[in-house]
Amino acid sequence: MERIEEVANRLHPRTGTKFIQYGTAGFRTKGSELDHVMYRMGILAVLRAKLKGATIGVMITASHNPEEDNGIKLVDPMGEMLESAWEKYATELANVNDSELMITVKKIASKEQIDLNSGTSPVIFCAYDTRPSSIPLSEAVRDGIEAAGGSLCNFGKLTTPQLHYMVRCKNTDNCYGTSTEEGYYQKLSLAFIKLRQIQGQTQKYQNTVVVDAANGIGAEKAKFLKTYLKDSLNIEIHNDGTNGRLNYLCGADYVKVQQKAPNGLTLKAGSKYASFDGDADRIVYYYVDNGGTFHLLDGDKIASLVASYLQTLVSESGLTVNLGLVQTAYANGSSTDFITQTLQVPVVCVPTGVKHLHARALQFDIGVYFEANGHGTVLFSDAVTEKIRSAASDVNLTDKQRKSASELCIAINLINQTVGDAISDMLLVEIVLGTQDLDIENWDKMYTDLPNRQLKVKVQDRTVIETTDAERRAVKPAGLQENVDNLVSKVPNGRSFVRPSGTEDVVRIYAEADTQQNADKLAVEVALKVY
Ligand code: 16G
Ligand code: ZN
Repeated sequence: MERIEEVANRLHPRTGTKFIQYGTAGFRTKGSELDHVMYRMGILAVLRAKLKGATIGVMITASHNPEEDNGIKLVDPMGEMLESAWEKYATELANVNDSELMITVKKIASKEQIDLNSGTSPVIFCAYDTRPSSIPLSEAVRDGIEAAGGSLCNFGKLTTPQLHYMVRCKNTDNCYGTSTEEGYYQKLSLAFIKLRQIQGQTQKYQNTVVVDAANGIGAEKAKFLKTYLKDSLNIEIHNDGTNGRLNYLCGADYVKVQQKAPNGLTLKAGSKYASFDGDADRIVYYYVDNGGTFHLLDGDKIASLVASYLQTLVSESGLTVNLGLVQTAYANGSSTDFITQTLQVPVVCVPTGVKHLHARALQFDIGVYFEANGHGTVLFSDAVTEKIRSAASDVNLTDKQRKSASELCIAINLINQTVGDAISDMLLVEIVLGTQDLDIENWDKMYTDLPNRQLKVKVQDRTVIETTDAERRAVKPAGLQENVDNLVSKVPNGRSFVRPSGTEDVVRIYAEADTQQNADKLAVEVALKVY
């Protein structure tokens, strides 16, 4: 601990004065501005690990952002995102002068009653994506960890969800899985192959998926996975980083926002495509029909598919389970109608950001959560996991009930419950499509998305907009919501909302309506009210 300021001054000084905030996805900015932030987050990870008496994770990535950006997020003991209350410590520690570092560390320690001299040397798990700046930045994290008396376990390159998985495995004595990369592939592939084996013959379903890996870490990792899956799934990997730049004109975010195919893929009718984002925690699917029209199956479609699968298994197993789905205001209105009315699964809406969805999903026995952008997973409570396990071998149940319960048991192992995971989500989608014998076109027909449009506007100060009701209504500035309501009321199936971005200095506008023309018009009209 005594070395904290000396090492900071010598190796990782804070050179500028720019303020940086730990936001919805950690710190994120130009890689060149992050050295001192990394060092300090190494220190904070040790404090957190001391408090929790557990291994903490540090992931260095800027997800779908351009290659020159980078970022960092801390991972809590069960593989979840850093507890919100600590985000303000992260922000404070990142922004103080070097000469105030030690005093700030002591302040955090005293507030949280952490014994800085406890003598234990916590282990911090660290990994990074493929960005060139990631390796030097990971060295700054290492220096911070060591100056604070911890020791680093460096996994090198991993996807974000793989690091989350490692942390959970380690803190559950490997009950959740083995905390190695091999352990991850083995767990997922074993579950996948078992589920494939219990599927009936398929006619429509095709077990080939063409993947745009955003020129990111997902490419290398999906290649490893392939060797474990053998021929149970044929994954064709494109945009694997050998030619293109990370996230440039490709990847899940690009495809979702642009609603078009990524560079590097020529879409053919009859094939099934998926895009990962740069750190492989998001996935979207798409295809072109015979007429050449592009169709996107985003997080809402994935959520609907997964919910229908789980709902069927739960009801066939005869278990009483509180299954629910969590979305944000960006979820297409048609998906919400389909899930609540056709599937009869309750839906709740929460503010944007994985931590909000994850926290709400934990309140269900089985909580499915997805953002429309393709980030999501399924959470099973400990109690329901136990209930499903015992049902799988309960002689008082019918064969059918036992079979469905054991299928659910295997499905639990296919899902990365720590955070959204493009690889695990892809495997789950492929299992559901196989089980229901669907091709991508039939899956798409589950419901028809309402045409929608997203816009962003630069304003002088985005914080003048404040929202309520899971960001669906603006409470400030006065009069804005009335204007939005008035515009929406003139459009069939109209819906629109305005929210300040949590990651960029802009205000975002979402609009949906009966036709694309109306959705576009509504979005523009609402945008004009924001200026
Ligand atoms: C971050 C969030 C993502 C959210 C997005 C919204 C995490 C890990 N990521 O990328 O969930 O959809 O921000 O960005 O929480 P916005 O506030 O700029 O619209
Ligand atoms: Zn990501």
